[in-house]
Amino acid sequence: MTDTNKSGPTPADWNALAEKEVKGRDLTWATPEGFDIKPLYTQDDTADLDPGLPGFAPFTRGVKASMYAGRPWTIRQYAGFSTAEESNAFYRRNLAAGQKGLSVAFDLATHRGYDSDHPRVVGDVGKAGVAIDTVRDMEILFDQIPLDEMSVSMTMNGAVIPVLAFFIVAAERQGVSQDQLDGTIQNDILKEFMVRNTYIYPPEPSMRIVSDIIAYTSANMPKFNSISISGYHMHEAGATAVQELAFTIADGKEYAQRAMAAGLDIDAFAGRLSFFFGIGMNFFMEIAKLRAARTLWYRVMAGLGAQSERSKMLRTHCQTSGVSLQEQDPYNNVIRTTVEAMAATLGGTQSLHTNALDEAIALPTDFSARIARNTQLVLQEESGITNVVDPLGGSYYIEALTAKLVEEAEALIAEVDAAGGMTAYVDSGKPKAAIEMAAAEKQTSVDKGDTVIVGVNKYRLAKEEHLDTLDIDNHAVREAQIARLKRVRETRDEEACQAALKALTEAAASDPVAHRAALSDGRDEKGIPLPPSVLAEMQGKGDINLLARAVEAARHDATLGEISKAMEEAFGRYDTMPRPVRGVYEKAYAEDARYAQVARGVEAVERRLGRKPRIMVAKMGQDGHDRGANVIASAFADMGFDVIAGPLFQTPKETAKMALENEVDVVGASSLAAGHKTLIPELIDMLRAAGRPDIKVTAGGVIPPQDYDFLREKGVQGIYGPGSNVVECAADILTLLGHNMPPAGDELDEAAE
Ligand code: MLC
Ligand code: 5AD
Repeated sequence: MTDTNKSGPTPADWNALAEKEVKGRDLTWATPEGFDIKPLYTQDDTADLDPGLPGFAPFTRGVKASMYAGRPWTIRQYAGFSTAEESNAFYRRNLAAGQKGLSVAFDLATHRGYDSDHPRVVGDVGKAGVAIDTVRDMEILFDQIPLDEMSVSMTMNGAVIPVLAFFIVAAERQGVSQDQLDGTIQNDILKEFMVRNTYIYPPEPSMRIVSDIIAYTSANMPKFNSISISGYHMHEAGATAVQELAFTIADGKEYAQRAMAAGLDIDAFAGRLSFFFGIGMNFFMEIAKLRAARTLWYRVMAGLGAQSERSKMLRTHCQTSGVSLQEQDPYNNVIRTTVEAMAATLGGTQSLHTNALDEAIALPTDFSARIARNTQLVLQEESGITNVVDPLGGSYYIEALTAKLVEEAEALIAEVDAAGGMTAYVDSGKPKAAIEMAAAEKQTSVDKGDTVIVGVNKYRLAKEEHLDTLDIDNHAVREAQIARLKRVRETRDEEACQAALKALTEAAASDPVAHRAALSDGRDEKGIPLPPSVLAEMQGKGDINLLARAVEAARHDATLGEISKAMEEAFGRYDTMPRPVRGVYEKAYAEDARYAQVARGVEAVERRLGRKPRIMVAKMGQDGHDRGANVIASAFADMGFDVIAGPLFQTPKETAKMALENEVDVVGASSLAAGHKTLIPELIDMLRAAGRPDIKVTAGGVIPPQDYDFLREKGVQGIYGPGSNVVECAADILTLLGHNMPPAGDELDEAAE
């Protein structure tokens, strides 16, 4: 029995005692979200909060009544590399060792709709994921994996039409019909325009693709989740929890509204909308974030008129945070991933990927993948977490934090609504800029040591140990893919294939709104009856669903590049220029002596050159990870450099041309998708061939230490891996430019120019 002592101490008594202990020091903690977290939460903070029960609206405490006590979350490790054969073997080893669901990572050539033989993707084939060019590759990828039993997630957004078509046809060839397919396609294009950057077409046709997939799957694939509305990539790009929540839920709302506008009944598709969140190191915030997400989605869907309870349930996958992991002392990453995995499961995720300890350096090896998977097996089998539903429900702190997140995210969603919804808001560039601002603030806090990262800006090892990492022979993969492409093209019925591709272009060029109207009541959008000839033409077109037509093309072995191109004929390709934010670093470092010293160094170089030192931040290949490049561009501009922010997806030739035309002193190549060994040496060769060997080339991003010597031999003059401090990078570049820069810690000693 507990002693309910009514005359016991009050929160005011606690306050007085605590103040005495810390001698009046302020214990409030300001989070990146701008929340003032108190050192203690009591029933006063939750008096008017009722989170309800698991399995019941608003699902704050979980979407299932029994949650993990009834069925544990799905251990779903994201993986893919090299060829379909190698990835298939890797999947089968992992499934045998306890993994429960599959999740396919495609290479960047596939993401961006290029076949492996396309000249733009020489450095990308098989690198960051598996190369898929045809149905044949997809068949090999799932060889001996029964697609009527295994749920498969595919992270695909740009080339989502050919990839889903290949999956459907590969299953057919396994003898599995589409209605039996269980899985998820990411199909979330809005966040691509914000943060992930693997789009192909402009926003409007891209949104049509999303709707067509929702329409097709809701009619033909009842067990398949048509979309995975993703906050993960916003999280990784530096978004706060409020931004991640608000923009993700607003994306979901936009997709639902588009599908409704395309004539679908909300309850026919909403039950198969799924979500995906990133889980970082702010433990309680991340738990509260998932609880808040469910509450928010329930309200949004109820607001849109959903009737079925299932339509209002937010079901989600989670992945532990890649950016929280470090190259320095990488075994610490196992600990970080464990903490994050606990937050994801205490938050009630349906499915989880735990990152491997070598994340900041390369793709997982069998060894690092084993530890990552076993992190989840140990939590499920040994920790007792699965035995009690929402064990943190009712915690004063968790409930208060959940409510606060809901309130703040709702305010931001209202802002999105006021701007006309997420497509318009994304188009304004506002969410991207807001996330970049938050990222820059986080980076400065780490660089200044206010945010501690063990083994990086505190407790750093005197000497790092060597870690074996995965290296992929990209040339061999490309050769193998090119050979298979050739075989497929030679053995297919060419005429039927071309006809199917033509039909796809025709569907892409047709206006779905007019088509639907014509077929439903024979009138156009304005209600005017259509002339018989137009009506006959529309009816003659049949189903213009893009996925339906792509499935036909895939049955005739059209390639991924061909299917993408067939739609590109009607839609065009989309390009954007980076717009780095300004002023964040200058403000954050206002009092910092080292920053001031670097800025003075830049001025000294400027006096010598008669103009500001000029750096081009380059992104080559199909790697769209631009957080690091944006951080460098913003910080260097603040420190006084003239910054040329190169567009995404350049070839080395295009980068060289831009560098030459802009007369830059340095090209900083940012590489996070393993293309560095191919692309950077090619760039250096081109600058040399153009008679400008003096232009310095540096490399930053995810670059394994064992590649450092190779890159230096090829002429790379500075390499800045994860955990690099931007101010010290700038100091280093000044040294490269011939400025006598004093070492860090020597701020008073001014260099002579
Ligand atoms: C679950 N079930 C239960 C239950 N718990 N039944 C009874 N009692 C319980 N306690 C049922 C569910 O209702 C469901 O059936 C079935 O079991 C499966 O459970 P689930 O919870 O739906 O899990 P799962 O099948 O794994 O689906 C999870 C999901 C899905 C809905 C979130 O969308 C998914 O798997 N997403 C994964 C996305 C992913 O891996 N993305 C990788 C991105 S990597 P029913 O019939 O109700 O469905 C990336 C990185 C990059 O993006 O490259 O940038
Ligand atoms: N295999 C395994 N994990 C991958 N990731 C990306 N590509 C792969 C792959 N091919 C993970 C990393 C990264 C996140 C986006 O997904 O954790 O940070």
